[in-house]
Amino acid sequence: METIIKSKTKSVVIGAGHPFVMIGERINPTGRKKLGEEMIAGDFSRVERDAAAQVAAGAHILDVNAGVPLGDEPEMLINAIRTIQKISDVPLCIDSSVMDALEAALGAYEGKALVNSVTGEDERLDRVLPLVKKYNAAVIGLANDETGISNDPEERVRVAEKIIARAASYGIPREDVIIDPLTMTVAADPQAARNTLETMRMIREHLGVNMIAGASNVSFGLPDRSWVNAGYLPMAMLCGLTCAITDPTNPTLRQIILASDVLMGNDEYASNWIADFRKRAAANK
Ligand code: THG
Repeated sequence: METIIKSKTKSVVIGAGHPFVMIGERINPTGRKKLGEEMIAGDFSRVERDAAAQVAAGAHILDVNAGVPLGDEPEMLINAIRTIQKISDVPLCIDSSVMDALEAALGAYEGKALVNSVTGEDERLDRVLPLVKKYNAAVIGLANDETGISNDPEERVRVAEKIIARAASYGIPREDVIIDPLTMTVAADPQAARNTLETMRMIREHLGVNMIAGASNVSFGLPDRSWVNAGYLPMAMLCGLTCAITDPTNPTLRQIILASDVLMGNDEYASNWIADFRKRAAANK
């Protein structure tokens, strides 16, 4: 199963057997007060710098979120997308739950976007999926519905199945649906990561679609979070995760991903690993 996300000039392939796709998480004002204030003031210089830094660190795709309380989200999202597409050719993942913002962003985006996201709620499915189809995008399906987030992996798989079936009814092929089995913090529930990992195994076995995770969620509330995130990623890759929203500018995270690709057989002859090593060695000279 291959999902292809595109900018005007670049295509990224997401799929088992391919190098793991790193989606840069940093263009997101949640938990970044300064970034949010600047976005509201119309200053997108930090967005530009953070986009460039993530791409330089190896991000294949960038997540773009402009959700600031009291901000004009459609306008800020369009501004962020235009700012990024001016300086970089990486494809984008448009992160919003506001319909007007999604529609505006898809209109402004050049390429085949990844829409982040739709849930299994009928009302959401029947609003978001027609947009995904209209703009020939791909979509992330979150494994929760009107009953909330289940702790039962089987229930999450059922929601995933429902999203894939509803997408098909709108003419969206299953390779254009990436399921998010929902990553929650282990600080609140010690079984949270296990439940998500088990969901991943079941989705891989029964549905075979690509899967995504907001990997940094797993460690909210803990100190020294990178190590926890870094432990989670290879476990999830082994369970079928094929891409993640993560921070490639964090060397711990980016190197655990590159190393896991070697170990998983996704990086033949370790050529990406070796190329990256040489690049780092040259930069340190
Ligand atoms: N699934 C999907 N989309 C998502 C998520 C998901 N989008 C948002 C989020 N979860 C993934 N993105 C982030 C981005 C940042 C952080 C966590 C998840 C994060 N930020 C630091 C903080 O809040 O402490 C701030 C970093 C800084 O100050 O520089 O942890 O699960 N589909």
